[in-house]
Amino acid sequence: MDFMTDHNVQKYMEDGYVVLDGLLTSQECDELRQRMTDIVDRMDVPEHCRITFSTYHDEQLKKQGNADYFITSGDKIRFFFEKGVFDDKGEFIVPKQRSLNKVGHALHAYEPLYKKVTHSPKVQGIAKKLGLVNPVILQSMYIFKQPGIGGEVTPHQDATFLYTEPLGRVMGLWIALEDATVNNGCLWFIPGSHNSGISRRMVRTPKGTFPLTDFIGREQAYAEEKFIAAPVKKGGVVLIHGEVVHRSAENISEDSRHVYTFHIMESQDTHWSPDNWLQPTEELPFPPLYTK
Ligand SMILES: O=C(O)CCC(=O)C(=O)O
Repeated sequence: MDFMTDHNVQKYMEDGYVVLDGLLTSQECDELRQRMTDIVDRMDVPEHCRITFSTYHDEQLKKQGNADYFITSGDKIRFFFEKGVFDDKGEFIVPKQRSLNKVGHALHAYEPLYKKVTHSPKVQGIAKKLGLVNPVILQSMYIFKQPGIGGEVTPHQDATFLYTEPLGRVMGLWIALEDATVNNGCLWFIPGSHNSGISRRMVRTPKGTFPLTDFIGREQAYAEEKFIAAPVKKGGVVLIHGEVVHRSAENISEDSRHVYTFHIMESQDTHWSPDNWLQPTEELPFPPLYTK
């Protein structure tokens, strides 16, 4: 039997997201977490690149160095921090392992364990079940949601940042490497909100100008009661339609909420916007999903 059932497909189509249990075993989750611990132990981030995030998408890109570090991270493994983790000299005031908001955006290409999960038969099976003909991988991230300081992610649609023509070609896979609960900052969704287009776009500004990105349009205000929590057990995955409105709350619990997430796009008959912050490069064209 397929890992993703017809019922799951129907839920995804109706709601714009669906939770599937058991994509990874507990041991596979622990291996991915251990690998990230090793990467963070060895990380060396120049002072001018120490970017803090007030929310996932609200990058504090006011300094040129920070902005460059972000916008050129699509084909690299780079480090983005929570607020308040550095003193004025840029030295850590919390343990390194507790300082990060996320690592991105090319774990799927350069880290063998992450690459293996991204191209796993179950993931390929999900894409096939959804009828994707030539899916490619756009980006990947490890998100920490640190205990006590993991910041909120405000309501957004992923297509704001990963825009295609037509819309409806992008999907996120968000894999819980630990239980994601209402207490430690699981995702919340507005079911069915993927059917109304997008309200804003993040675009690159003309070459040679600063800041490097800007927004067209505005995020709408969404009524709190429309959001439904989507807790996920360790090893489960949430499929996230590119236009569904979602958010996550601050983590005020004592538990972390680590996830590995990546986005795929149906590349057949799809135009990837050259205005998106993320661009394929010579070093890393968007890799096809249906390979090992
Ligand atoms: O992991 C989170 O808290 C939010 C992630 C998210 O919204 C996204 O990747 O689009």
